[in-house]
Amino acid sequence: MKNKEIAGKFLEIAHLLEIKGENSFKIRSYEKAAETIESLDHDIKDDYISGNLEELDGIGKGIAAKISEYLSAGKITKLEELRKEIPRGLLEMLKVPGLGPAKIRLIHKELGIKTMRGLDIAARRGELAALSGLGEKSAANILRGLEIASRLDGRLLMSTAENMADDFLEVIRKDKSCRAALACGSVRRGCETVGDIDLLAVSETPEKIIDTFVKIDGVEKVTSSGPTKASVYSTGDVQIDLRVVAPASFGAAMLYFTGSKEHNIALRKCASAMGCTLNEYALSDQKSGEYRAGETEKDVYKRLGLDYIPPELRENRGEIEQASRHALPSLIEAKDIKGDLHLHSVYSDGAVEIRGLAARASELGYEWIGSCDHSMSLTIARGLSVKNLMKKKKEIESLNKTSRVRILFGAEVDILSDGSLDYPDEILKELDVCLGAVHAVFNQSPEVLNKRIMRAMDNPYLDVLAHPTARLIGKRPPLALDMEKVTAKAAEKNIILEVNAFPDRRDLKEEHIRMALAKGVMLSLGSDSHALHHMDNMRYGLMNLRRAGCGKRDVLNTRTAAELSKIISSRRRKANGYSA
Ligand code: DGT
Ligand code: CA
Ligand code: CA
Repeated sequence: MKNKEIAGKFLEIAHLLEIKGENSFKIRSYEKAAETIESLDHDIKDDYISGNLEELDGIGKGIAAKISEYLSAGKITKLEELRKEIPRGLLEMLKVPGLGPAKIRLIHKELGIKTMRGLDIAARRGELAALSGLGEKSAANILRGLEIASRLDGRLLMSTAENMADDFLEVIRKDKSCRAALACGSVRRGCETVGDIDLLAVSETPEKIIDTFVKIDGVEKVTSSGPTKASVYSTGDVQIDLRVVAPASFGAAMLYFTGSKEHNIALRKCASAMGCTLNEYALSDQKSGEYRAGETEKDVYKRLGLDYIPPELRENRGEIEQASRHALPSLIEAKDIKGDLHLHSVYSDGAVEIRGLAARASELGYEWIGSCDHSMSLTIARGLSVKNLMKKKKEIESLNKTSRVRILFGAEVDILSDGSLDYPDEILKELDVCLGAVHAVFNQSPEVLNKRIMRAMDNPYLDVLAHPTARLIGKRPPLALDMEKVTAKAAEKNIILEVNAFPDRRDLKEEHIRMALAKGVMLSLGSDSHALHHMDNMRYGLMNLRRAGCGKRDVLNTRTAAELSKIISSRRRKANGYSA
């Protein structure tokens, strides 16, 4: 029976016509035909043989002819023509949440993008935001849709999960009976990827909150719903769980649903050793059942004889023992950050002028920024020739006369396949800060690759090794670097290692940050922004730093511009001494 197959062909015609911008009646007629054929209780071939096709609901002369053509010749000429006319990738783009036919048409027409990959690259570079008729918000939505559509292993990038969680929380918080609501689970712990989203709300009337939740726009399916908890699927089959508790249990429930599971198990052992039980309702006496704590997390930790443990550290990796000795690290916080070291401008492949980046930085409360565009060999990212780099230097000098935010003249210089840097030393010398990074030739043997990076780190002008492993979460594996050696070399040469905050990079990852910290290597944070809204991504780098136990002093971005310059010039002096 070919009903389903034929229905699929008509749907495809409808989608292609939509992208083409045909009138909506025509599109609707193909969709209707597809629905009719799909829901037939008999083989459509019977109607074809008996000549009754046109008697079917919504099937006129034109469509009947196409069904006949398919059943006799195995093809539909109209569809073949449309497929030739409209690139296949555009059809795929329809699967991206937030991207409809009109936007696809615009993106194809204005930017010539034909494939999902091309779309992904353009979205990351901020080219979509610059399109008239789209804007920052739409562009951000498309990037998020792409992340949802391309997700691997069923897990979401943290940024995607957080945005989805925020959309739901906004509605839940508006409910008058809601006292508080937040995301717990891996989202609150700042993990790199998220399996499902766990929301927690406080209310004396939980049924009301549950009712609000299951009716939110964006809920595609309710899988379970009870008086205090519910579970739904949202866009792209993302699972969202909600639990509603009474105020007296808020802290205990936050602890329980934030996890990790391993941290919870260890905490319950602590409780048990004190003759108490700990669950999502409270910490209470094992024998009498008497309530000991539960309103806040701090109360529960305190009652257990522990200092407050920040969510990012709750992985049962020694944090409980540290908390009992008052020896937890004091973690770096967003407010400690004085600048963003890795920003692209219109000089290379960014969408924003340097002055625009500085203005946004000022709004974010920064004191300085590192303007770091790509170097000359990276032509696909419009890398700067020496001449344009010098032109940029002049512009920065002039902007700095009036700018509230100090603009550092930097570059993200390519580490070429042999480990040399993509500008001569006389030019590198001119930079306030030099980031070095791998952007091409990823397929070298581990031996050649490691030599390449070591050689780059021997260049006295390489101040920061940017996104050291070059991984893209879910898209590209990390370079096969010996990170013990890389971190040891960084320590020896006073090279700063970047924690790139772009949501799918988060490179260095936690484990490598710890390796660097243990050797006394300084870290830097950079958003790798190519559009204004990317500057808000610093938080994802911060999550890695906090999860790795970084304090304020470990991170270059907590220093003033003057301190930063001193650190850079001192490291270059020493490095030049070594190489002399
Ligand atoms: P995910 O969703 O895979 O990114 O990771 P989580 O940590 O969000 O895990 P999830 O959603 O399965 O559970 C959310 C929290 O609920 C988890 O971090 C701790 C708590 N939890 C879940 N299952 C158990 C359990 O069997 N025992 C305990 N003690 N806690 C659990
Ligand atoms: Ca979860
Ligand atoms: Ca869950």
